Amino acid sequence: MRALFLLLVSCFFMAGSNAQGGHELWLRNKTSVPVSVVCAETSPTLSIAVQELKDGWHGKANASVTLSIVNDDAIKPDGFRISAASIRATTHNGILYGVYELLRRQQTGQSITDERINPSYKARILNHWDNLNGTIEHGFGGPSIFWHRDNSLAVSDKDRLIWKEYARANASIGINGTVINNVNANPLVLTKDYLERVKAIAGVLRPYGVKTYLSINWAAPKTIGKISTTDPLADSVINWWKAKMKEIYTVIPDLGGFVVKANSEGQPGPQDYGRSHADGANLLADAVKPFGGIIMWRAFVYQPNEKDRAKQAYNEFMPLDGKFRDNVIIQVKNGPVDFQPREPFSPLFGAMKQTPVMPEFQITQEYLGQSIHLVYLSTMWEELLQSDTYQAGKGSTVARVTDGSVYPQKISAIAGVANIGLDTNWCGHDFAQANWYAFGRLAWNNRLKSEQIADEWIRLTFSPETNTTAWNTGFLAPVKQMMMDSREACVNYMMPLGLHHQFSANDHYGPGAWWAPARMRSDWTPPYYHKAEPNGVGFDRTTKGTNAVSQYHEPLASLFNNPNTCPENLLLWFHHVSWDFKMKSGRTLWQEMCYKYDKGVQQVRGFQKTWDKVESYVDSTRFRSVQRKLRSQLTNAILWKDGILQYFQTFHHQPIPFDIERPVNNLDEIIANEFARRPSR
Ligand code: BDP
Repeated sequence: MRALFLLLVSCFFMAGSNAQGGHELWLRNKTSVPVSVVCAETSPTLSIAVQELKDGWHGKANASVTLSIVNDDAIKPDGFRISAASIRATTHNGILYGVYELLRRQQTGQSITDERINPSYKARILNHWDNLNGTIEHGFGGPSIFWHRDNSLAVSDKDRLIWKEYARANASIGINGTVINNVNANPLVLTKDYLERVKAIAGVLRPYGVKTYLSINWAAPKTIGKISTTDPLADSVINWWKAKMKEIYTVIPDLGGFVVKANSEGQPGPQDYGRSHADGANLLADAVKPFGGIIMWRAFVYQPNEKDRAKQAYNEFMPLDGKFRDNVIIQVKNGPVDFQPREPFSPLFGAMKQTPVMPEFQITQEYLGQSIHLVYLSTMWEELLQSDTYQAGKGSTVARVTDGSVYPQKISAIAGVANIGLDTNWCGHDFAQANWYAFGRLAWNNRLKSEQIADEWIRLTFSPETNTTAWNTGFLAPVKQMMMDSREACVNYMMPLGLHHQFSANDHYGPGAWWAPARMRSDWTPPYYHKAEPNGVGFDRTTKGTNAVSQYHEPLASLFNNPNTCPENLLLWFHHVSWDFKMKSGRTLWQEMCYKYDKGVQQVRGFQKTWDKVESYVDSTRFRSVQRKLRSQLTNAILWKDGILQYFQTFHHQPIPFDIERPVNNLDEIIANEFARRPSR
């Protein structure tokens, strides 16, 4: 009898779970109870809001909900006031966000009291690194949803459908903007035929409150115009951009603006003419000003000739504070180098006082296991947002210095490099959807806790229609724990204790601490970052080294400068220490490093066990896909451990502590196969 009951229960779970390969994301709720919705005004956005309420209502049956536009200075443009039976906002978009908030609370069992809710940032933007030929730079979820492989620009019903689903998913978590082409931009996107397609995309996204933005290639006046220079101070260039912006905004009048990668990794920029980033940004800012656009100018700039790549963005931009127009915002990656599994926060957060700065996260897991590893990135982003910059004394967290709480800002924004493609489940890995979700939630509320976000996401993505205690303890709790531990596990098996950029070649998947081909720029090779030698390891960024510590406010500068007060998880970022350096655990640095790598591997083994145990709660498509990927993740974690530890042994010849599992891969074989490590998706 009991067995039959369990069988029935698990059949119910299977049926209640999504058997469609995860395409519906966190919006898979299908049931609702009747509700009547009162809304005095009409618009495409309000129609969506009303329909969503009717389709997803989980509140009191036959309740009546009122949606109203009000005058209330305390409610910001996308904000709203909700109660169990009403949503009030100053804009139609605000109503839509209120609807999604109300539904999420109902569907996840959270309470609904009378509350006013405003977003942390005005612009909450995805950056797609999508090329116009349909490929995606570091995209692991299939080809582009915006551009076709065959370069065709014709807009099909299938295109419109996917853009609509995409817009809805974004709106449901508060994302209100998207940059639809790669920061390594093809200037053709600014030409007539492409702009027609941009217009079509913008038209589908608009009712969901999602604004379209574009990436600009600095050399566009030369490549698509007939101008011989791109000097930002040349009249010909100024006039070309003015005319171009007029043309663009005639086609798409509410385009949000532009992101620019200039003088970075070979991209052209104003410095080619001896001009500054401010000269470049201001030229574009003036050209978009009449149309209300903004310029997001990226601070990801570095030259091969500098001794410490981590210092360059700060050195370039600090002297320009106050020199930018008021519709420019500087887009800064979370860490000073490049989206590594762990970096300290970029010192550009909390540095400038008159220039707004926006965080850029990487949702696509270029450096964190791509679409193979299960890594929940919310904890990493929370770590950044909650880092204290001390700009205006204690409590000047990155969240507060970027959202306008510390200094008033005309624009505030946050960006995430999207992990979205045409794969059925959008992101390649079912759990990578959680990173899209978490980005939206943190962009909306930068004080949220990753645990709450994970809780919501799991409930919305996996839960059967009726939550049971069995589901809560058997599925929700262990899966949440796995997600919460996953980023630290990745740090442990890839680059613990402040190590960074230890990847092989350009693939950025497997280990490559030894990778340094002749003639390769040294700052693109791992030895530049680890600086291992017989006596020690790590990058000396102290006052005796490159002095990168001085880019941080006190007390951080002193704290980071001293190996005994520097947080151990950043030790080798800031210090070159002996292999025998004493760690807080009493172990030597070498021993500690071995235990960290081993711990990471053990954690992945633990994730496998967790996942296998929850099989009865998940549809078989998603179960098997995640199970397969966890196996590949473990294989890769072991390679990291075996590769990096054996490579470092070649410097100091100390044994791996004897209670740790011995390597199962030979270093020479790992090195020989380094280009063939990423399993096919
Ligand atoms: C690096 C990526 C490269 C991007 C660059 C960027 O490897 O593909 O173009 O970041 O953010 O991490 O511009």
